[in-house]
Amino acid sequence: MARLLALCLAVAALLPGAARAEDGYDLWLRYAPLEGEALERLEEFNPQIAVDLYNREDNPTLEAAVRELGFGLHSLLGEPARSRPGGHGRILIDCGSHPTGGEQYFVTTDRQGIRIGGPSHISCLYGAYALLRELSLGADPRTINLTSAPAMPLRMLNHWDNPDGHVERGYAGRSIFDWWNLPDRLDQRMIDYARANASIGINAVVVNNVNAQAYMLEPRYIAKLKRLADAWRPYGIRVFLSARFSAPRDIGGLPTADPLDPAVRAWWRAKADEIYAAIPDFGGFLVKANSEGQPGPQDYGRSHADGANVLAEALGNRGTVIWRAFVYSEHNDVDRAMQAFDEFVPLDGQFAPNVIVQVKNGPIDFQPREPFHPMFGAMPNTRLMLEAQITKEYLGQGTHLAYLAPMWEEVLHADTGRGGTVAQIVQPVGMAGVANTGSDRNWTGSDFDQANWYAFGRLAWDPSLTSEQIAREWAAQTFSRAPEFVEAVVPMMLGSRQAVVDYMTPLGLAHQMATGHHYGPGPWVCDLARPEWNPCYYARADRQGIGFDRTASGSNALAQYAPPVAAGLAADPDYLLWFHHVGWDQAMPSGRSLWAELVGRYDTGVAAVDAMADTWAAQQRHVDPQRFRAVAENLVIQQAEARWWRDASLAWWQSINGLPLPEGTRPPQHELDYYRSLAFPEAPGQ
Ligand code: BDP
Repeated sequence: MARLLALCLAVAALLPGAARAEDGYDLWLRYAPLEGEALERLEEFNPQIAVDLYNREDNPTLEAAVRELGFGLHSLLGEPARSRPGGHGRILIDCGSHPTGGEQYFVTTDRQGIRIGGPSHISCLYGAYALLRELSLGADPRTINLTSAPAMPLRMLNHWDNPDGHVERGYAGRSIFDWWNLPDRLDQRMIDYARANASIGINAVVVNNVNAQAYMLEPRYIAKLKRLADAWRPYGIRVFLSARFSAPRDIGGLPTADPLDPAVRAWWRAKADEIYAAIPDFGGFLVKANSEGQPGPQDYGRSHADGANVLAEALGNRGTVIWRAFVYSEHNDVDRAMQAFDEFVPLDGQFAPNVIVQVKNGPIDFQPREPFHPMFGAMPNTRLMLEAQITKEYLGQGTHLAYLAPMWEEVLHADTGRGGTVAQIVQPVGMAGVANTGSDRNWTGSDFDQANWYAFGRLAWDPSLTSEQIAREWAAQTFSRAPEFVEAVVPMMLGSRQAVVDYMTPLGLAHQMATGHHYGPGPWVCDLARPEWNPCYYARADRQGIGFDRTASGSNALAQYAPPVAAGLAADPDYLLWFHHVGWDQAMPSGRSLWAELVGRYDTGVAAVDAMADTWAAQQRHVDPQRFRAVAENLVIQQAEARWWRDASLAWWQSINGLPLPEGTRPPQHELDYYRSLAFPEAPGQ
């Protein structure tokens, strides 16, 4: 391949929407100018981008790789670009054009420069981002050597965005998708969104809420979706749709949506054909069925497998049905934590090969801490995928600083005792994250929530990365490479999720959030129609003790785990009140009573947030004023709300156990009635 096309760095000017203002819009892709030795090395290297001509063929993915490199290098070198003319630092983009050749990339260095390669065009785009990440972190361009392949084939975002622009559990403004003006108008944001996703390896997007509107399967929406699919294809992203199971009836004019009815099967088949005619690489359907009021196959006496298989048949080998395992019913008095396992495990082996069952990380619902879902490992003949929640519905929503990678790491590394860790079980399939993006200028509402989007993509690509590694690279790229900054902020991030656990739901408590919006504490709520919607259902607090007995003397949810794993979980203090009802005065390993231990945990959580605020306050010189202030103000909110959580919870537990606070403990600021009187019907995200 002797003939090369050299492209100058001025290509950066072609990149639209590359705002430089420090308002968070640029995410981790801001490529702040290098300084010191790192800058000198890159100047010395004098990068010149070249594309292997035989591979080029005006391919939009390779063009994107060139554009990203041009923009990134230009930005890293500082403005005006300080590259020296006539240098030798060639960066050769040289990838195969096999459409399904794989997504792995390599970045190697030899005397001629850097070569980015791999089997398919997307390899080169991923390789370009990896190279930029390394350079941005200060790596020496003469010695860079990277090879990487994604661990999981599906690295997916699930948007809970509604077509009217409202985002369910969204805390960052309105939806980023302008459905109303699509397909005629495509916002630049849609390209920048694809760039951000591609840069962390996300390759699939479900564009709409699992509580889906059937009309999104109508032709006018297929045209809108096609515009998005076309825009994102160069970035390696396939589109998926959440499909409402009753669509054949809702919009198809059929009297039924019974999956075994031939007319229903024909309807789904025709619908799939219609979508594939517009979007040949359409990913498939995500379905929430017979869950929280959504229609499903059980409405017709059919099983989840019957339902999923009909959609799978319609897609054929063109696409995938992702069927959610998030089910529970008010007509079932079995422990909610057990219901999904009970319903799905007997169906193992009955799902069509192009069906994936998507399982939340824990058996309840994205709580600050849950044990891993017992379905992982229990369905060896079914393709299981992990569902995580990037948006922080139960972890402080739009303001609290909570870095979620440690939580996902905890789940991914959990040994199921049935053929591997959760990561090993889902690795052949994939991982989905409920997105936290919105129309806010910084995408995620709070600047630190960008880290959760970033960490999700990085972990789905490589679940063996540690939370710490990810936090380091994110913080340095997003805020500042100054070692003092990174050394202070990374530990703050790493401890932040545990802080939330401690001030909201310590020692294995769960779902103590207020009704509906889940904003703030509501441990006293006990009068909602469905038992398992009530916080009292989960805490089971009475005069004697607190916690949900899930051992053999209680619901026996523990028995859903492999025996050695169950024993470990039963003995784990982090899950104490998840699995046991414990007397208030029972002695803990610390020597304190449970009550004193619980109070201590709330206080630890509050103190941790105070320490986070102090850590941040010391970073002013490293961070631009706008983002510095935004984070600082959020931390003030978090400090107040951590106290609110602690005080309201303690006031409530005291009203039940009648116990005095351990000596030296600060009493709640207000009477219980005050906390109970607080109402926030307008809280976001409902
Ligand atoms: C819960 C949310 C609810 C979702 C549901 C789901 O509160 O808004 O619709 O999960 O996952 O976490 O379907």
